[in-house]
Formats: sequence, C-alpha cells, structure tokens
Amino acid sequence: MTAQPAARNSDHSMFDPRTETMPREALRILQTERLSSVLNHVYERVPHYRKAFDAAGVKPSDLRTLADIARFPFTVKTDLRDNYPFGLFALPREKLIRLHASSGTTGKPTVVGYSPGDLDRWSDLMARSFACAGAKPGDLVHNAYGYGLFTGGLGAHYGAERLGCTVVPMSGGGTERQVSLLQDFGANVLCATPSYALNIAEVAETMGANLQKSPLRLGLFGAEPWSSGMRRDIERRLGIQAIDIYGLSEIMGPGVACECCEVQNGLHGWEDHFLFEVVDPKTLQPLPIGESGELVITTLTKEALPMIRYRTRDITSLSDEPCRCGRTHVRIMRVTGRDDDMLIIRGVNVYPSQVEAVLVGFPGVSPHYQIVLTREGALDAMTVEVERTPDTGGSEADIARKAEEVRHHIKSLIGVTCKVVVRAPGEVPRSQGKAVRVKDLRNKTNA
Ligand code: DLL
Repeated sequence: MTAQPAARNSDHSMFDPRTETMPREALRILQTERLSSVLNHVYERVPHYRKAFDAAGVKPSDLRTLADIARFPFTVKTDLRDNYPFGLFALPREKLIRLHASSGTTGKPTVVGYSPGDLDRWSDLMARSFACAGAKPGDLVHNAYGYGLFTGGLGAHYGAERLGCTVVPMSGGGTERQVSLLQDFGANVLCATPSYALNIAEVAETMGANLQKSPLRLGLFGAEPWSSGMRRDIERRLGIQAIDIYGLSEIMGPGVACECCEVQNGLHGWEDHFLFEVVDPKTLQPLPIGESGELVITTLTKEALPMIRYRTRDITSLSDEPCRCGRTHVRIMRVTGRDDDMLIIRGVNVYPSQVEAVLVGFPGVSPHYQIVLTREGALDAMTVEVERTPDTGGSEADIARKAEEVRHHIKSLIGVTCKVVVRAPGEVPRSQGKAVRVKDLRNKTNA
C-alpha cells in the first residue's frame, strides 16, 4: 500500500490516523475484500439470507466489484421482526455477549446482538467518533444517553472509556441533578439527544447555573433529527460546540458516522466497517454520489448480526469531496428526517424538521414544539403547538397575534396550512431522550 498522507491534525485528534486518512482507492479495495467475506458469511450461516439471495438469483461469488452490491437484495426492519428474536444472527446465541433492542411503535421489538469482537470494534468506532468530534483523552464525559436496551448509553460509555476519558454514566432524566453534577464534576463533554440537551440548558437557566462559564466545551448529539437552528441554540445556551453523531441499532448503534470538529459539514461514515449507498426510495435504484435519497448500509465486519443492504429509511446524500480535517471517509450529510416521518397535509409533503427550522429562533417562542395530527373529514389536519417564552405577553390578544405570526410563517416557508396553538412556558412536554415530535390522533378523531 502507498504511504498515507499526513493528516493536518494527526498530532492530537485522530484515534486511528492511518485508517481515517486511508486513500480512497485503498479503502475501496478493503471494502471489496470485506464485503465478499461478509456475503459468504451470511450465505453460509443465515437461512434468511440464503433464501433471499437464491430468490434474487445471486451468489456471494457474483460480487466482483463494489458496484455488484446492487444485485443483492435489501434487508428491511420487518425482516428482523419476522425472524424475532434471534433468527438473523450469524452466530449461535451462546457466542454473543450483549443484546440490545429498540421498542418500535408497533409489534415486537427489534433485537440486535454482539460478539466480543463486535463490541470491541464498536468501542473503537465510538472512540474514533469522540476524537473526530474533538474529545480528548482525559476529558470528563457526562453521558446522558439512556442506558439499557437503547444503544446510546452503553455505546457512548465504552467509546469514551476506550479513548481514555472519564465517564459519568448518568443516563436520561433527573435533569436538576444532571445540571448539578455537570457543574460539580466540571464535565468537558456532554452526550445526549439534542432535544434533551436543550432541556438541560433550560433547566440550568432556571436553576441559575451558568454552564457557559463551566469547563463544558463540546456536545455529541444524535439519535434524532435536529435542525441547524437547534444546533445554534444549543451552542449559544450551553457555550459549547455541538457535534452531530449518527447511528442505528440494526447496524451497530451510535458511531456509524460523526461530524469532525474542524469542518462540521457532513458526518464521516466509517467506510472500513460499513458500505454506504443512497438509493431512490421509490425505484430502489442506486443514486449517483451527491443525490439525495434513502441511506442503505451494509456492515463489513459485524460477526453476530451482519446486515446486507439495510434500508435505514433515513433521507440524506453522500459527499466524497476531500475534507479539510484530513479524513478521507465519505461524508453523510445531516439526516433531516426519515421517509416514514413524512407527513402529507392537504397534499403538501412536510417533515417535522422543517417545522422545527421555522420555530427555532422565532421571536417570542421557545424551541419546544409538538405536531398534533387529526382527521377533519377525509383530510389530515396539522396543529403545531408552540410555547411562548416567559418574556412574551400572555394576554388573549398577545397569544392570538403570536399564533397568527407563526401560522403565517409556516405557510410561507413550508407551504402548508396549519393551526397554531401557543402554550404557556413549560406546557409543551420536555424530552428526556428521543423527543416525540408528532402526536398522531388521526385514528381517534374523525369529524
Ligand atoms: O438512535 C443510535 C444513536 C444513539 C445514534 C445515540 C446517535 C446517538 P436507534 O434507536 O436504532 O439508534 O435509532 C436509529 O435514529 O435510523 C435515524 O432515523 C435516527 N438518528 C440517529 N442519529 C441521528 C442523527 C440510535 N444524528 C434512528 N440525525 C436512525 C438524525 C438520527 N437522525
């Protein structure tokens, strides 16, 4: 292999500089080798994949170049549910040392499992992500991701330890206590969902705790979509740099991709362990790099639960433009929503993140919101519940004026007609983990 180019910042901030700056051609060769091996692994060990490959008329040996991946079938969430709980595992359950699960809104949970090697690689990739975000060995990491079946808590925990940080395993909830310990311990790094980070910032303000003056300088936020307005708000209120981190349990958990603190424009997806594609969500045909569509991921090194062409439902695009940080791995642009989050209100397609983008920074309203869907006759109707800031007037006339301003803004920027309800400060439910942005009452309301 040719010599690796020196990375601009290899002196301090990369966890694995050699791999993170690998020339793209070398990465492609590595991916092809690993892909071929994982296709063989699942064909031999997982009846579901053998059946699916046979039905599609492909064999692992048909893979000659990376582009041949397009001949292989997709995997979807229902494949995991249909094989509940352990049917897609490529190793006997006794060889696994950890299970996680995501609850989902309907039916059985999705169960995922890890071999010792899988956990080791996950810790490395999370350590890589922490370092990419700007964390350093010796930092004190306050981890407010939920511990338990959710992958956020333990994923961040082991990654931060692997980097050499001191971890405070807080989990979510008990927000006053979180604020006190953030201050008392002098945390440098906060891990949380963005909506919970905002909740922490707000509680700190009401407690009179000035986190902006504390040693806190960095946040790794993910597990739900968030807008750039929300990022600015969190950065201002906590006095930190807020970094976007992405992942999903079916693929590993957090740490599949992470923004670099140098550029913060797209999340480096770790291509030595994952193959990323973007496909048209309707035709399922691969799209050229740069075009927006559904992200599809194949794991290249997972032993217990390899995933072949997993349809994430997340909408994004890829960029292979060189990044100033020196990392060569592809960038996954900010995930603004899932295709199954899309609402169709009177014929207009709306993502909750678009509503958020209108609300964050809007004068007189706080960035807490909820979208309530109801049915009016044959049509879906959307009510946006926002909250006035404590310094905004609460008279009937003030509230009516604010509601009209917000309604008008949503109509002119997103093109959708909705009702707006302005609530008093503190009335919109606060998040402790993943925020519930949409309350769907359509089956309960039919005028
Ligand atoms: O949310 C893993 C995670 C934990 C990622 C902590 C980042 C930080 P799941 O519960 O399986 O796993 O949910 C995965 O959450 O398909 C996206 O729709 C969404 N998601 C995750 N990260 C982001 C992000 C974890 N940075 C699903 N931006 C994914 C937007 C995200 N959406």
